[in-house]
Amino acid sequence: MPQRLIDLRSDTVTTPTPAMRRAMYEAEVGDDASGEDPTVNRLEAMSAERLGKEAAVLLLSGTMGNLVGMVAQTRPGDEVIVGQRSHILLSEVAGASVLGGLQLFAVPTRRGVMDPADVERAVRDPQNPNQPPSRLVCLENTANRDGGAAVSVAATNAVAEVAHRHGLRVHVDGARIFNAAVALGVPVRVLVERADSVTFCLSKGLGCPVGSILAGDADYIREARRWRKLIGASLRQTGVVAAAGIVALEEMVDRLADDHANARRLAEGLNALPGLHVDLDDVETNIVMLEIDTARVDAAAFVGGLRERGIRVGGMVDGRLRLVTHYQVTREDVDHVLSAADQVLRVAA
Ligand code: TLP
Repeated sequence: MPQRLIDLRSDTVTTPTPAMRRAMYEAEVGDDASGEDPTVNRLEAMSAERLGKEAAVLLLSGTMGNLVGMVAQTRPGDEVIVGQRSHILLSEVAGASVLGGLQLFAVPTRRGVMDPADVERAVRDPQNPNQPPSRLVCLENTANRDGGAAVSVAATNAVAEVAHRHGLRVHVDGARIFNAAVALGVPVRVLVERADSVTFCLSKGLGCPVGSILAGDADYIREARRWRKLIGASLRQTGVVAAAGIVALEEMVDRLADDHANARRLAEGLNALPGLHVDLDDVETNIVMLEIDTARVDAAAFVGGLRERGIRVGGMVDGRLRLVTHYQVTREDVDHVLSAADQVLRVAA
């Protein structure tokens, strides 16, 4: 029997479900660049409705969602306040600076949460001719580098209050916002109620092959469509991709709770093994950050041993290994990973 592959590197490795593939095959399509693709239009309307925003636009990736999301509400020379561990700052190749002429200003975060006082301090003095105008604050939910921490409604609203009081807008990089909503037990629209713009990814835990949604008010989304065209991402019969997104919103959101339960089971099991440690309180969604006691366990040998057993884990983030659950990792897979990890540790000992 061929070895079962268990890929815990990211939820981006998910492949479309059979229902998605059927929907893609059968999708009714048209010229999306002219607003004539009925499947794209339906996905955008469904997404806007779910997020409680007036309008939404389909983009190709989370990075594109954040880029278009930022540039459509700023001008070159503006400053954007971001978390110092945010994906926008650390992993999006300075796109906002290169293409949008924006300066990023980083403030500290704790488990994805910004202290409103830090945001207040970061806002520039509009009367000072030496300073760039602060225009936007970007939050990230869930916070990727903080092991998928879910940022609460209260924490989001506290930052939005400061931003709005100073005339700044608020963008939420919600690549995994549905994970946050499910973990917190609040409707996603409540979570982003005070945000002026929000993105979410279809191609992470929701399982689609391509796509991110950007939502906000109608004028803003019109401007976002101009930027989408400008960067060459205004596409044609995009309904073949959007069809998977509709299935994702209908079938893949509530089940994220299973991924969270599997992440917890994985975390508890790994934490019980010698030489491994997981901060269990920090496992809120589908990401597990695994610390290896390198005095006892050779990290490279551990990763290599798992790999030989068909298990792939993510790279090191801040000295910890990242393991991500998703719909293609079952509870049985988790148990298999735990017994494989146990075996690898015994062989390595
Ligand atoms: N995150 C990916 C990549 O870093 C590889 C991952 O595996 O976690 N915002 C957040 C919070 C993200 O985690 C990511 C991707 C993005 C934006 C960008 O999305 P894509 O990869 O679709 O451009």
